Amino acid sequence: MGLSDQEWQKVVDIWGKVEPDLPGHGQEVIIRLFQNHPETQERFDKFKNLKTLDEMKGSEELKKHGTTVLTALGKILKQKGNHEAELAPLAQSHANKHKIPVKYLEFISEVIVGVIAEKHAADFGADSQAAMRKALELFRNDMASKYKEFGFQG
Ligand code: HNN
Repeated sequence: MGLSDQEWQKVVDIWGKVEPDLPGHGQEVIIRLFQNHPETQERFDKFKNLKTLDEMKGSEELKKHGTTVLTALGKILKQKGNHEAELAPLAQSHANKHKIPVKYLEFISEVIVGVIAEKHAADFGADSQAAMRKALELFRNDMASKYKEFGFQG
């Protein structure tokens, strides 16, 4: 189901608050993903060795990866649903190479909403949260469709 113009506006507006500090938000998102869902950490050869929270916080590589993930997500969100060109290569690599289940996309979606809610409480009210959830759901649905095309169960 699509988002209204107003809903997309809320998504783009809150992303404007996230964007000035993609490394900070990205680091928080990845760390929380790993802590809440340890199986996701196992997917990364380069992060499997990080055992403690302090090790995670001290990893420049983790921060860099968080920036990469949120940069890609921001590009997708700003397309307001017309994200075929941005999504296709990501679906391809995450299905065929990294083999990332749709479930993990759900995990990170909840974490992203949680991190933004903490860092930007005043600007991320119930309507904005609902709009962001819808946008992330659309992203996941479209990833899942692509996964199916590639024959990945997800
Ligand atoms: O497509 C690519 O492989 C390029 C690197 C990349 C990008 C742009 C990755 C990526 C890698 C490769 C890392 C490397 O080589 O440095 C891996 C192993 N991801 C994963 C694994 C898991 C994973 Mn994701 N990603 N990614 C992106 C971009 C965006 C992106 N990735 C995501 C999740 C949830 C997981 C499971 C833990 C993920 C999301 C949600 C997004 C945002 C669109």
